[in-house]
Parts: sequence; structure tokens; C-alpha cells
Amino acid sequence: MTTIGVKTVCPRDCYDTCFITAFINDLGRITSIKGDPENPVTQGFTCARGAKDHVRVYKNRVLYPFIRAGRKPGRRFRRASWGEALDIVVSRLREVIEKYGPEAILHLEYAGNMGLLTWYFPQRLWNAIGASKTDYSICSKSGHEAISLHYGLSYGVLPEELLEMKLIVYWGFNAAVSSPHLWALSIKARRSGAVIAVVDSRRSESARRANIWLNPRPGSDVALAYGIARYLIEHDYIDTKFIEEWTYGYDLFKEEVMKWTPSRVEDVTGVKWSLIEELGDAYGRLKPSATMIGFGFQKSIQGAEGVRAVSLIPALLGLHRGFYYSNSRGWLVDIPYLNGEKLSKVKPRVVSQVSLGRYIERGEFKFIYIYNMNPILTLPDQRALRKGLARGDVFVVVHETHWTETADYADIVLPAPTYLEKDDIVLPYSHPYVRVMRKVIEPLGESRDEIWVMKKLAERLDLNAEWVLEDPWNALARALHGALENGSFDELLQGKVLRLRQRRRDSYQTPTGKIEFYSTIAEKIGFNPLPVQRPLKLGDKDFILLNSATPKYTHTQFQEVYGPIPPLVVINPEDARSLGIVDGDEVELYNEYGRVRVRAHISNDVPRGVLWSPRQLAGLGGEAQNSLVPPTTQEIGGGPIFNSIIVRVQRSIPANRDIE
Ligand SMILES: Nc1nc2c(c(=O)[nH]1)N[C@H]1C(S)=C(S)[C@@H](COP(=O)(O)OP(=O)(O)OC[C@H]3O[C@@H](n4cnc5c(=O)[nH]c(N)nc54)[C@H](O)[C@@H]3O)O[C@H]1N2
Ligand SMILES: Nc1nc2c(c(=O)[nH]1)N[C@H]1C(S)=C(S)[C@@H](COP(=O)(O)OP(=O)(O)OC[C@H]3O[C@@H](n4cnc5c(=O)[nH]c(N)nc54)[C@H](O)[C@@H]3O)O[C@H]1N2
Ligand code: SF4
Ligand SMILES: [Mo]
Repeated sequence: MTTIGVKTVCPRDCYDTCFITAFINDLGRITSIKGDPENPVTQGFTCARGAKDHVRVYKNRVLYPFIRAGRKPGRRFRRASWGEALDIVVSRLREVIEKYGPEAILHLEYAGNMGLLTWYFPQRLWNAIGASKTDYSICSKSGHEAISLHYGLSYGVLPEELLEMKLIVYWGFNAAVSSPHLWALSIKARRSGAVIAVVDSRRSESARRANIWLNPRPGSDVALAYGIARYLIEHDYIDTKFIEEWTYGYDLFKEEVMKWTPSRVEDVTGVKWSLIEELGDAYGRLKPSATMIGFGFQKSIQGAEGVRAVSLIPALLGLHRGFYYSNSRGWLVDIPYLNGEKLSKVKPRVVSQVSLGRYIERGEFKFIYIYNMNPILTLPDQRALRKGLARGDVFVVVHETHWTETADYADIVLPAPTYLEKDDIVLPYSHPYVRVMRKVIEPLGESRDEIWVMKKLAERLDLNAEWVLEDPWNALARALHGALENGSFDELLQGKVLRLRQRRRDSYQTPTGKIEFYSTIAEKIGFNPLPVQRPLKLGDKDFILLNSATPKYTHTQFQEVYGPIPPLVVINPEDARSLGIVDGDEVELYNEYGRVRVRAHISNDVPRGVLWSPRQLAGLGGEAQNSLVPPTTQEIGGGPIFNSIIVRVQRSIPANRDIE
């Protein structure tokens, strides 16, 4: 049998946005997926997930519309036609609008597929209705806003520049797992002499492979960054001319820095000063450097403060935006046009995505439309969220490619095609390379894409605003106007690889037009103008549960390929001994929010008082890890605190050895 390759793009919420080739056989079936070398950053290889998309595309799919036939939650549905399903959706929509107003409708989505036509354009319908939406704070928002306080916008280093770096610092960023292509570029840079440093509270896969590893206590990164700054200042490693010309408020920053004596930094971070000197020295001597700030460590109660503090280190060294966090805000793409936000006359109600469970539990929304997201495993405060979604007076529609845990809470499930079954354009958030995402096979079953559904609903609701009915590719052309650096939108559609234009690196959108060590915006809105290290409060028996990305899963996706996310917790040997836990024991992690049963894995990879689990797992009894996560939001940006979960641990089943 012969196979042909179709060039496309992986649209997963991932730092890398790989160019890939999907191979199909004579029967029109996808047989394999390979990396495509046409993208200089993703270099022709995929991760363990991309490589198995040809398997996932045929497994566990929602292929037809379904209407609930049993109790909620549960998986008893009956198959329906699109006509019937859409009629029910529309009659519920009309009913809710009439009785409660459009604010009682909520659309809930995230980046399951980052395609502009999958994620953004369909929001035009909801924006036209005036439905409520979330603040999209679940992942990176706090960090964006943190950096913006000092730099105006949060964009920085481009991945290819890693090859020119002498020092690459991954801070709270486990790139060896979460960004295999940025990591590969870093390893390549190391072959020509670069040093890789990792700052991580546990021995992560990246820490293991680094030249220098610092392990601050979780949430102590502001102190650590101040320690590094002190070292740089005291050893004359700072670029005074740059500071004079390009920054604002250095003296006030320095005053704060000098309060951080080596012993105070050691006390708060638990890191030996000699190690801080080692990293400080590397920063001082090895130029240029890139400070890679992870979304991961940003998701803690101290996260935004930590990101602010770390982002200021490169400014001391005379580097224009010498950090990478995410470049999404550095491209010139008009998203508010694409999603209709700026075309609609109604200003929608915006609620916190992080503490959404509380709103839903109170019954504030009567109609919830979920797509591109699996909130039943991924949002905090699961007890409230589940209780809310199960309410009899809350109508839930889920538009999904696969049968998910969230579908169990749906009144109607609609089938969506995967990225292999539709055309789209994906904007990466690290590198600038784009090319059109091409349909590889026809949509499976009766799956219909997000825009098709949106247009059918608009039609049935008699919504005829021109902007809702605009041709999506025209809308894309307009949204991308001026965004492409080396070619036209038409060339992009013809399959050419183009680059996105990045805003000027030495441009600062702050009130002073400079890098503000002392943030005047923060001062104005009532945050501390300088990054603040707040004390870490933990009781005697309390642990901090860190949880991060693992190689085989994108959040909750790929369980159909690789099996359940391993329900395990890593415990330090001394902690395990004092709790009477041995390797392989079933243990319970619990706090006032919930209880999750997992298997203990004893290892020195975590320090005392710290636990680690794969993120978004379901426990041995199906309990969501996120039932342990409070709805608490960060002060800056309203982000989550997934890495500040305080739990206690106990052995769950009295082992025989106790009874003996
Ligand atoms: N394989 C895979 N890759 C992914 C994803 C995926 O699901 N799977 N998802 C993508 C998405 S959406 C995201 S948000 C990113 C996340 O990717 P990353 O930004 O790499 O985040 P994490 O995987 O959470 O890893 C963060 C690291 O920070 C450490 N850490 C936690 N708290 C602290 C702290 O207070 N201080 C310090 N210094 N370190 C700390 C943790 O131990 C962990 O090793 O990954 C993207 N890439
Ligand atoms: N405990 C804990 N929880 C976390 C985090 C953490 O670190 N710890 N991290 C948070 C972060 S950073 C993030 S980004 C979120 C991610 O949270 P989610 O976005 O909920 O993550 P996924 O499980 O990837 O869910 C995406 C869903 O979209 C579906 N999908 C994929 N492609 C398409 C498509 O083309 N159309 C439609 N309609 N659906 C599609 C997939 O099948 C999948 O079910 O999780 C957050 N939750
Ligand atoms: S998930 Fe990320 S690393 Fe894996 S193939 Fe897709 S873009 Fe590449
Ligand atoms: Mo994320």
C-alpha cells in the first residue's frame, strides 16, 4: 500500500507548535505522524503525543450528536440527529435569555486546539448574544500581567536565539518535558559551549540534565532573584550605562535588593549562598543569556511576584527583554477582531476561570457551552464545579472530539472534528513560524467543526449581524493584516512557511517608556511597585503538593493512547519514614477541599515537605487531583495556585505489618 504525506501543524497547547506531516494510506486512513524539518525550531521530530495522534484520532471519539438519557453525571445518552440536537440547544438558549438574560449563558473554553478558527472565531456567536465568559486565567495570565508591570508587554527572546546564548536559565520551567524543542535547541547550544542552569524546587527531568541546579523552596523565588541581583550588583556585573538609559527606578530596586543579605536569602529559599554565587557568576560572565520563565512556577500563590522578580535580572545585565515567558503578546494579530469582542455592542460579564466552580455552584449560569476544554479534570475546586454542573437547572452542552469526563456532565454532547479533520491557522507562542494547518482526512462520523455549529445556531436564533456571518478566512486575513513579516496571507494559504512579525525588542509599553524596575503601573493600581516575597506559612504536618506536565499527556489528553495519568505521589524518604509509608503504599492526600488516593513513590527527587504528582490526575478511586485545589486566585492577574496546594498525607489502608 502506498502512503501520501500531508503537511500540517500540531495545534496543541504547547510551547512548541510543531510542523508535522501526517501520512495516509490508500484507504484514507492516517497511519503515522512525523515531524517536518521545514520548521527550524521544531526540527523534524515530535514528542510522544504528536507521534501518536494517528492512534488517538480513531479512539474514544464522539461521532454523533447525543442527548442525555440518564442521570447527570453519567454516560447514558441516546444518539440524535444534528437537527434535533440543535433545536434543543436553541430552545434552551431562547428560554434562558428570556427568563434570566444573556448573562446567564456562559461559554467556557480553553486551548485544547489553539487554531484561530477553532478557538477564537466561534466566540463571535457568544459575543453577539452578550453571553458571559471567563477571564482565561487558568494558565499564563498572571505571569503576562506580572511582566507587563515592568516591561509593558511580556514578549521576549525567540527560540532560535537560544543557539547564540552562552547561558540558558530555565526557571520553574521543566522544558525537557514541557517544551522538547526549546530544550533540544538548548542542548545544541551547549554543544557549542553554553551552560544550562535550572531553578526548580525538585529534581525535575531538566534539573537532572542541567550544569547548574538551584532548588529553592516552593514560592521563594522572589528572595532568590533578589539574592542573584545582590550578587550581580556587589560584583559589578551590572550594566550601568544600560540601566541609566533604558530603565526607571533602579535606585529604589537596589535599596530593596540590599535588604536581602546572603543569610536572609538562604533562610527563605533554603539554597546555599555558594550556589547562588555560582548562578550569579554565570549570569555575570556568560553573555548573552536567556532567562526562560516557566508557566509552571507562575501557577502558585507567589507566582506572579516570582515572575516579576526573575524578569528583572536580564535588565541588570543590559539585555533588552533577555527573558522568554510567552511571545503571544508580541505578535501583531488582532484577536479582539477575530473573536468579535470589539465588534459587539454588548460588554459581556467576565468571571474568574480559576474560581468558576463557585459561580456555577450558586447557579449563576443556566446554560453553559463548553468546548476545547475538559474542566471536570482541569479546573480547581472540583467539588463546587461538579455540584454546579450537576444541577437540574443548569443546561450543559459539550462540543468535543473525544468522550471526556466533562461529557459526563453534559445534557447534550456534540461531535467535533480533530485538527486532522479541518483547516485552520495556529499561532505559536514561542517561535514565529506559521503555515496553514491542512485537513488530512474528512471529519469522522457526523462531527462538525466549531464554525459550522456557530453558524447553525446563529441561523436558528435569527442572528444576522454581518460580523457573525463573515467568512472566517476573510476575518483571518483582516486579523492577520500587518502580522506577517515575509509574505502575504495568500502565500500563507498556498502553504508557504512565513514568520510572524515581533514587536521591537527595545520598545517598552510602560508609562515611562522604559523598563520599570519600580513599576509605576503597580503603584497606580495598588500593587507593590517592587516584587514582594511574602512569608510561606505551613503547619507542622503540612506538605506542598507540586504537580506538573508529564511527557505522554497534554493535560488530560492521550489517556486513550497511554492509559490513565499515573495516580502517584513522590515523597522524600525521610518524610515517608516519619509517616510510616513505604514505596508502593496507597496513601491519601487530603485537605479541607478534598481527598485523593494515590500510590506512594519514595525518592530524593523532592525535598522534605514537598510532594510531587503528575498534574490533573484522577486518584485510585477516580477523585480529581483538582478537588484538592482551592479556588484562590493570585492578586496579580487572577491566576491559579496549582503549585501551592497544601495537603496532609496518610497511609490509606492499614497495612498488615501494623496489625501483626
Ligand atoms: N508534555 C507536556 N507538555 C506541555 C503540556 C502538557 O500538558 N504536557 N502543557 C503545556 C502547557 S498548557 C503548559 S502551562 C506548560 C507547563 O510547562 P512548564 O512551564 O514547564 O510547567 P510545569 O510542567 O508545571 O513545570 C514547572 C516546574 O516548576 C517547578 N516548580 C513548581 N513550583 C516552583 C516554585 O515555586 N519555584 C521554582 N523555582 N520551581 C517550581 C516544578 O517542580 C516543575 O518542575 O507545558 C506545556 N507543555
Ligand atoms: N492540577 C492542575 N491542574 C491544571 C494545571 C496544573 O498545572 N495543575 N494546569 C492548568 C493549565 S496550565 C491549563 S492550560 C489547563 C488545560 O486545561 P484543558 O484545556 O481543560 O486541558 P485538556 O485536558 O487538554 O482539554 C482540552 C480538551 O479539548 C479537546 N479538544 C482538542 N481539540 C479540539 C477541537 O479541535 N475541538 C474541540 N471542540 N475540542 C477539542 C480535547 O479532546 C480535550 O478534552 O489545565 C489547568 N489545570
Ligand atoms: S504536543 Fe507540542 S511537542 Fe508534541 S508534537 Fe505537538 S507541538 Fe510538538
Ligand atoms: Mo497551560
